[in-house]
Amino acid sequence: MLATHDGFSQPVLSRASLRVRVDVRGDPQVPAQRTFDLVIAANRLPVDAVTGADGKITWRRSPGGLVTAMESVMHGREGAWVGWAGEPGKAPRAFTQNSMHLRPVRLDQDDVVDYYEGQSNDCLWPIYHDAIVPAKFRRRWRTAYERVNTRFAEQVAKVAAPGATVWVHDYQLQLVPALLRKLRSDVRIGWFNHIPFPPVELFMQMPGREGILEGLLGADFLGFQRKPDAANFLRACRGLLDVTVRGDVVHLPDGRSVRASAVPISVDYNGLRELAGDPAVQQRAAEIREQLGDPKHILLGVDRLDYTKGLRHRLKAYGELLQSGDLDPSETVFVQVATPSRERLAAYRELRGQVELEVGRINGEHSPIGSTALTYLHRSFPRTEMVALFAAADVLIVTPLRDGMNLVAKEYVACHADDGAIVLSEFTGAADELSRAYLCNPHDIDKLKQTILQAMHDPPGEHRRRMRSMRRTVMTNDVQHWAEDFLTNLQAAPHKPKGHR
Ligand code: ADQ
Repeated sequence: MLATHDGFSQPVLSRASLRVRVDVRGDPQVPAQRTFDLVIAANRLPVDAVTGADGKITWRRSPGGLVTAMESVMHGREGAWVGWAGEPGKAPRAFTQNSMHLRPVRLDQDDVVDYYEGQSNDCLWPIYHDAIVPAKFRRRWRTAYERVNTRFAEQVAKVAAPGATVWVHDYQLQLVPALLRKLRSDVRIGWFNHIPFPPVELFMQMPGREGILEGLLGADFLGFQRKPDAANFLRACRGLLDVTVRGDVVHLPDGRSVRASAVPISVDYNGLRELAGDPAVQQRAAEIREQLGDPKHILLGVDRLDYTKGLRHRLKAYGELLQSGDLDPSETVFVQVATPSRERLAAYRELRGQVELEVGRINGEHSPIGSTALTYLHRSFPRTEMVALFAAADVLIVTPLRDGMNLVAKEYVACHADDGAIVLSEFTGAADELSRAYLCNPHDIDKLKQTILQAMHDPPGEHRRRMRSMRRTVMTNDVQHWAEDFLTNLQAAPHKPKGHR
């Protein structure tokens, strides 16, 4: 099992072409002083280390959406990626994979605990997700966050060619834009937030909040998932800093200006469609149906096991539908894939306990002998298996309490022709674009139950109309479009190197 850029486990891709064997000491063909016109900085590198039986390290491409998106950006051009390799301690030397130059950043055990688990995932993550669980504030974590962000900025400064384009990703690296600008005012800096940006009332709770805004304003362009996220950022700047905000542009006292706008991320539509159309995958989808007892309805949930994803609300609704007899467990099966995530944090361990207790209760009370009302899979799967699951499912249930985008909903759309349906929380970024999904408020359990039943029982014609409309949206706005859109915005941003006022 592997860890993605977000740190959760992912399976190894089966495509042999994506596997390269690299000595952990690095590729001597990449001189440390070599520089690049395009540099990506993200918490994690796009590869995961796997130790073989012989003790040798093999690097394999992480299967996440970010990696796919960046591959399309990097196509035909050389670039560097700066990020953590996933293990605490000494960083491996720089190496090349699929013409991408990878520059590992060192994270010591203290950094993992304080910068990654602490400040990033126990402070910023809850604040940026409506404080679904209370955020924790520790001065030690903030110090570590500054320390690690400085290390990232220094690495990027070393590897960026004169006038390079630098694309910084996500909430773990919000100080990098300003730190990098101090070191290299010649480079063009963009930052993209994969998660929501909180309302100013919540953001204000955070000690060091001005520092985060100032850190981000070191960029030339800031991309967010939704318009309300960009608006929240602009409102925070207006309220907390001595700047002028006009429209979507922040004007700084030094004469620079920074634009903040929505550039919603998407999925590799063509790649997923091709995979879903593969006869082996279709065969596997039919097998899954059969293994589940050939039920009339297959409901599916696919989420990282995170308190933002609304798993408990979904299980409650499903349990009540079984209890009331609205759903018959001999006709309906619910498959919940819950990817292991951040298990060192108490809130995540607690959630896992609650979810597994509920799964046991539902199955204990409702499963017929020889089958289960709820199939719970707490592990990662290869991409092909995920696509087969999407293809097999009649209704996808996506109920986050807050989610930056939710790629799962878009993946399901790409994997289906005209059949299928999605129950989708209004609190996901995806709901803005997939307005023909069966939208729901996951906090309202009664309405959620009604929406699930409606999605299951609407006639095929209604499903077809809705799926067609959503498919057009995802096909037009795929991940390649997202990456191009972001870079076009970044290139168009006014850029003033030091001394050019
Ligand atoms: P995540 O919170 O991780 O991402 P999401 O957008 O749903 O959430 O992406 C999860 C990805 O992992 C999907 O591609 C899914 O297919 C895959 N996946 C999930 N479980 C899996 C399993 N068991 N095995 C294999 N693959 C699995 C963050 C933000 C989101 C935002 C994305 C991208 O929280 O809001 O959409 O970044 O910007």
